[in-house]
Amino acid sequence: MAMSLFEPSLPPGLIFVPNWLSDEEHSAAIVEVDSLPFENTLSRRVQQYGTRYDYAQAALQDLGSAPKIPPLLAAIGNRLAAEGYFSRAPDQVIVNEYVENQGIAPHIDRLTFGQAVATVSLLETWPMDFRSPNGDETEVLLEVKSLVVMTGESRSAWTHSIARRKSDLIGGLRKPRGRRISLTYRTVLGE
Ligand SMILES: O=C(O)CCC(=O)C(=O)O
Repeated sequence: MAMSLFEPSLPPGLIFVPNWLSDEEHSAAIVEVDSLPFENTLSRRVQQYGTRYDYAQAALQDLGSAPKIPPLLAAIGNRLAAEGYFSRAPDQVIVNEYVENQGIAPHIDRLTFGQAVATVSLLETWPMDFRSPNGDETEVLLEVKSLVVMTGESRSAWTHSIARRKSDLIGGLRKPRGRRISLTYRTVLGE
């Protein structure tokens, strides 16, 4: 496949799969998420399943401390394991909802989670910024229906974040933001 010289390179260990969700899975995931209650304790709304991450204490609670992963989200988790992205079905899902200028601060997911962290993007395409310990920076476009799996250095050494702004420059065009939902899957070590 021809590669553009200007194509931004992916952080080491990051797997990007465009159109990983079918249209049917995408629509069904939105319907399922929107039928369930969101928590309002952060600047963005979230849902947590399987194992609760206590953002205030920065602590991971016990397995089962959050509601059971709902059926469609669980089926997506099973597919991630069946396709080899996880060695077993993920036991935690966090649903993040971003509206307009909401984002997420640079962070590395806790190492008490397993070696892979996967994010599936719903509704809209927004960029995510990655930064290495040396200050190398690259942007990954989280295309709607895509799968991103952070492994290796992209998971354990690079930070990832979503900027707070009302629009993004995508393919040279300024695109106003509406609403993006992500499904982030993790395994919890020691379970
Ligand atoms: O919204 C995303 O795609 C990533 C979410 C994330 O980084 C997190 O929940 O820690």
